[in-house]
Amino acid sequence: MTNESLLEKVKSSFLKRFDTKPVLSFSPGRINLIGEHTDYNEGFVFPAAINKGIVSGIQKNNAMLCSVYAIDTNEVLEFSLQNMQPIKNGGWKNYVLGVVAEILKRDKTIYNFDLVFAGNIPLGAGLSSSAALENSVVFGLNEVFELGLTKKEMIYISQQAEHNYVGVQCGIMDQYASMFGKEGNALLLDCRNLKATYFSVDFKEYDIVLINTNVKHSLAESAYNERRSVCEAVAKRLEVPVLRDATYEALFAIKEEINQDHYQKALFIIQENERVLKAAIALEKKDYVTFGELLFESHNGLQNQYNVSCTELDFLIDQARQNPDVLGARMMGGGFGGCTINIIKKGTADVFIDTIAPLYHKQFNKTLSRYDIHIAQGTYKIT
Ligand code: GAF
Repeated sequence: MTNESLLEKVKSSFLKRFDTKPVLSFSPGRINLIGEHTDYNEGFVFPAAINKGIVSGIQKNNAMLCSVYAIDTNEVLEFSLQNMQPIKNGGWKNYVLGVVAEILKRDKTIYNFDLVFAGNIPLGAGLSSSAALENSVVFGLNEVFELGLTKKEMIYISQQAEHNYVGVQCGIMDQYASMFGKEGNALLLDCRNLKATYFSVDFKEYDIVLINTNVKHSLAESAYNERRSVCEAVAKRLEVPVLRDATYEALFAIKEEINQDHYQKALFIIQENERVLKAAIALEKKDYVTFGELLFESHNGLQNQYNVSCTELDFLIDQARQNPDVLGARMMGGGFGGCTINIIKKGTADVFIDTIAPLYHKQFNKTLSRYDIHIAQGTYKIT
């Protein structure tokens, strides 16, 4: 579905349900070129907003409750601002409730409102539909109630919503990319001070193609939180605030004293931070071969050290490694399913996917999906 038809859908649904016009906004999903699980270690990431996202329409109401309608699932959520709490297995509802609760925590005044939203980000694909939803809600409420929040305050609200209402102790990458993305640019983001350097992304005779495994393994969320705890434990052992501050020397020095699995995970974070910086230099120099190699190395670490990949993702990366038209590929996002990102020679993706799809189906009894994304602007009001 195109973004134009999404917009029309939200507009007409809002008018039909609430008989008025809403304030409309668009928040995109994101890709990440490289730098996985580094954000919550205050390290470096290299994401970009994409041309798939969520359109939301919000308006004040005179009713006794807030009312939210999710067009895609045809579900309704009604709640009172005076009595807010997370819903067990609430799915998208907790993203909305969480954002509202975080706004209220900051002593901002909002009144009852109606919200309708729809999206075209494939769910569970590692493209951050959750951050897009959070950002679109906080952005829309900020407009409607003139809260005066800055974009940085908004992304922290989105992140805290996820921590406190969804239970995922996520970093800031997804919310940042979805809010601050820029057409045609990836953001080299330093997650310590939230300073971003924008890099124009053009791989010349290569394209970015995403291949979705169409799997999302259960326990992905608890595994994510566990990874974060391991990083925090090793940082504590090293007596540094976060693994961003850890050095190879310090980590080697305690190697024999700590759990080897923890050692590998901490080592991965130090290496991945280094890879992001090397990737930025490679991109600047238009050295796409080195850039691609760094992607493969990143996957190797995510698979064997950080243990957040899965057999379906590894299968796709093994196939990519064997294909001379693919400069680099890796799993993308939190892991345990979702998409791989591939830097592949223009015009060759069809053949690549047509070749591997039957093998993939034979081995996993699943189909693959392909997305050709466009790097686009971050969250904005639709006027
Ligand atoms: C998920 C999280 F939400 C991000 O903060 C980030 O940690 C990512 O996984 C892994 O890099 O998308």
